Amino acid sequence: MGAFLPALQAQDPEIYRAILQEAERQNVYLELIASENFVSRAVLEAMGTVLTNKYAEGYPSKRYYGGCEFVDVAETLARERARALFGAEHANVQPHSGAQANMAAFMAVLQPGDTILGMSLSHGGHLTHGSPVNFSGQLYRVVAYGVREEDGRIDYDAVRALARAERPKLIIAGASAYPRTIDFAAFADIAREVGAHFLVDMAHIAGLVAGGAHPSPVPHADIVTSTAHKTLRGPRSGFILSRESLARAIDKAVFPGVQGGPLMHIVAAKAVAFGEALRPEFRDYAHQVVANARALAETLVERGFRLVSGGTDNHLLLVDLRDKGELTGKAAEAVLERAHMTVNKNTVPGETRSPFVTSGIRIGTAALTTRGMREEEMRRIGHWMADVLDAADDESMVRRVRDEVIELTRSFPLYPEYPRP
Ligand code: DSN
Repeated sequence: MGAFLPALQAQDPEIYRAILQEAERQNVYLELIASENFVSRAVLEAMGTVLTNKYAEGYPSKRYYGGCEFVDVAETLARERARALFGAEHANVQPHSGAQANMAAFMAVLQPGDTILGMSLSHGGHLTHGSPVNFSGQLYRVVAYGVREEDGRIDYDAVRALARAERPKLIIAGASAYPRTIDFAAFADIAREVGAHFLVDMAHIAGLVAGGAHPSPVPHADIVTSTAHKTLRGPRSGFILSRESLARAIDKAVFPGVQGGPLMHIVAAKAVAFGEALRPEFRDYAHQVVANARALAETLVERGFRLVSGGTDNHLLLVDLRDKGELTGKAAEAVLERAHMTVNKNTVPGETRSPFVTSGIRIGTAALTTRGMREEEMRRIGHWMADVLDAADDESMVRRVRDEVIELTRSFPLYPEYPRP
């Protein structure tokens, strides 16, 4: 093999080594964080290009800088592909992240002090949906809905009652830790009744929506925000879809409202990822993500673990550890990590421990599905997780599982072009 990243290796061996070590970590661990994935080589290549050099404030054909004809090609393709992929009237592909997509979307339809109704972070929502430590909780008056404690599901009647009482200007659906299908039509009906705009943050499920494995929010919502890098498997970044009537307001809110120059190498990589998601094989991937989550959920339930809502309809599951004695989310995350399975601790509905400790873990199947794993591997992984969590103090068990995990990862090589560090 020829030299790999030769200029970087020669000039900055410390960074070069960290990159190789991270590639090896991704290779020999089972990546089960529900918001992560592995991008294709084509997406990686687009990110590492000279497009990073170009300033392009504005939009295609309406820029504040000269020399934008080729980045215009990239952005136009990204916009067109996003619209085609999701059947949207308008797409803005410039947000650097999901948080900035949400900030711009809020600015497009709200004034500071307006009331927003979003899902509580501790029930599976997101920081930017009104958490007091985030701009969304500081600029707006926040009313939060949650899930029913008995079954872990959104109670649409309770959302309607809150909306009627509080008259929000914006209702937000979408979550970062909700394992069930979201009924976008029900939310849209509530928003219509109270005269609110309706926004869906589909970041977690965007790949499932693109692949037909989750109903689309696009026909129901005024605005749909998303990241590109979770189930959708694109570069780390955000984008916004909207009705044509809101297009101008959204574009103005992104630039000059909350951002300056777009990251054109990332915009190009988004175009590549949207192009991949338009291919028929992406549908197989999206459905396999869900089938894998189900297989993993069934195995964990068989092994005596309690799942919030009892199971999953999408790419993630939330394990409620409250009947496991002293085992906290933090301890579970740590012991699984020692066995080379990466998950994150997560609050569960009705949580009593701090967000740094928690009583649950969140597990997602998108990254391992990209790696080629299917139900059979999910069942093995479910048993390994149970073995380790049931014997968290047993180091020989952790070592036994770790060795088996590493052996499995060798059968699903990831980024083989990266040399071992
Ligand atoms: N940090 C992301 C997640 O893990 O769900 C949300 O922004």
